[in-house]
Amino acid sequence: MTNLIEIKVPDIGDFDGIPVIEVLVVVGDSVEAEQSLVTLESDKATMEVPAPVAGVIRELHVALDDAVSEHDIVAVIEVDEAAESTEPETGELPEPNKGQPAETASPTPQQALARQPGINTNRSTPPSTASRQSLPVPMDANAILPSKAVYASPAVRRFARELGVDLSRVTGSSRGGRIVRDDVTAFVKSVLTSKASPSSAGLGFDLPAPPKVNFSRYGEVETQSLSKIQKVSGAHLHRNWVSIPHVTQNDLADITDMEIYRKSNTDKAQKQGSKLTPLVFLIKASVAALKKFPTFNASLDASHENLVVKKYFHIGIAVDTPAGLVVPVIRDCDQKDIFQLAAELADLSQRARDGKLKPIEMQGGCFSISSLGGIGGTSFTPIINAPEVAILGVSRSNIRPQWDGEAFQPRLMLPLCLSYDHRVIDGANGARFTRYLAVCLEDFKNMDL
Ligand code: CAO
Repeated sequence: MTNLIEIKVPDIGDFDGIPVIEVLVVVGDSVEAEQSLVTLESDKATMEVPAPVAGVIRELHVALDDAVSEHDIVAVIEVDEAAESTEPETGELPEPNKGQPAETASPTPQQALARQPGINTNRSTPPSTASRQSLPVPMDANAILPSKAVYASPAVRRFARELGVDLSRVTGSSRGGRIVRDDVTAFVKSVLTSKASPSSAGLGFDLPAPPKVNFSRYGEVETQSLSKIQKVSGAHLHRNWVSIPHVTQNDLADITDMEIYRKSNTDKAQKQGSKLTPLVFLIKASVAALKKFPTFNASLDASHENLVVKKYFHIGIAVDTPAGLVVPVIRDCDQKDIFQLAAELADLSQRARDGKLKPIEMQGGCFSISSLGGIGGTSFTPIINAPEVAILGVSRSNIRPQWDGEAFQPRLMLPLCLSYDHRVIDGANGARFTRYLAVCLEDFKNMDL
């Protein structure tokens, strides 16, 4: 009696015509249960089809580069005769209390079959006729990997999983880049012995790759490439966001009086070809606050053990341009009045939008301001522009009732959102700095305008 089992492509979701990228056995090979037979790779996942039981490969129905779909036959296995000889002839499963206790008895191939849903192990077939069964292949969900093709047996995948190793980071030393147990062990050793430097790009994150989604499956789409500025600034923003411990302190400044003064001076600015917006007052208030709290006007040095405190006051201004965000720097803001600052801001932001800024004009900043007040919003979290250690976000001012001790008064309140690097600045100073900014704007006449 020969017991033949058809191994079919399992339910793999909504896929058809998946290429066979590896055939790991040939006819006549003896295989263990769970040994991989072939590897399939769709454009978003790689998976192996393992043998559900031990036996000998009698037929192979796929070849390299074939395309297969669910339920296609991959191979036919003849179940291990030796193991089978322990089976009762009736095909009934041995009772647990006969022989070994139920907990310790390892299943025979026939028992393994019987435990698969939809499999009938009753062998009433005459000995001369091969009984051919179709076995659903148990799939290991972790064998389906996004993005990068990883070739490793289920046992190696399990080993990697136990150690928390992301196999896409392991180099396989076996045939065709296949990852074996020793590769996983070597990878773990190399990670444990490598020293992370504080300034290294390796920030200790071991995140899975983001999923690759074919959005057109859900509706019409159009692909637009990111601008060069978006690609460059995106990389910097990402690094700053993940490498700097940000805290954002929010406060409100009463700018009612400042606004009256600003409006009374708009004509003067206009005559000089610029616009006197709240931003120039914020630049002046920032200089005053940086002078009072010098650690905000500083950067960590390369060793991350020293603070380099600057004695100059160059302020970066985030400018929204059609090509993306740029941050030109206004130099020596302590030495310029609000009209000079307004003129310089108008010039820099216009040239930023025309793509005409020189690289040097975007370098050397001590502290940045990102003003979204012209657009709206009540608060946001600006991302620190490293190597600076703080950035001021400004949202739109609006009239809010303020209690003056006797009654509510309508006051024009400006939302301030200060993000700071918590490695350099502690929370109390973050709050003090933001409050001081608000006080400077409230008592604007005391500032060196
Ligand atoms: N509250 C209320 N009104 C405000 C305001 C505030 N906080 N800030 C500006 N305004 C008003 C201005 O007074 C102006 O009003 P008028 O037209 O009536 O004079 C109007 O909003 C538009 O101001 P503006 O945006 O042209 O000028 P600005 O000096 O405030 O800002 C600039 C200049 C270049 C910073 C700005 O145009 C800009 O690009 N902002 C976007 C910055 C950005 O993208 N930040 C996000 C970075 S992180 O992704």
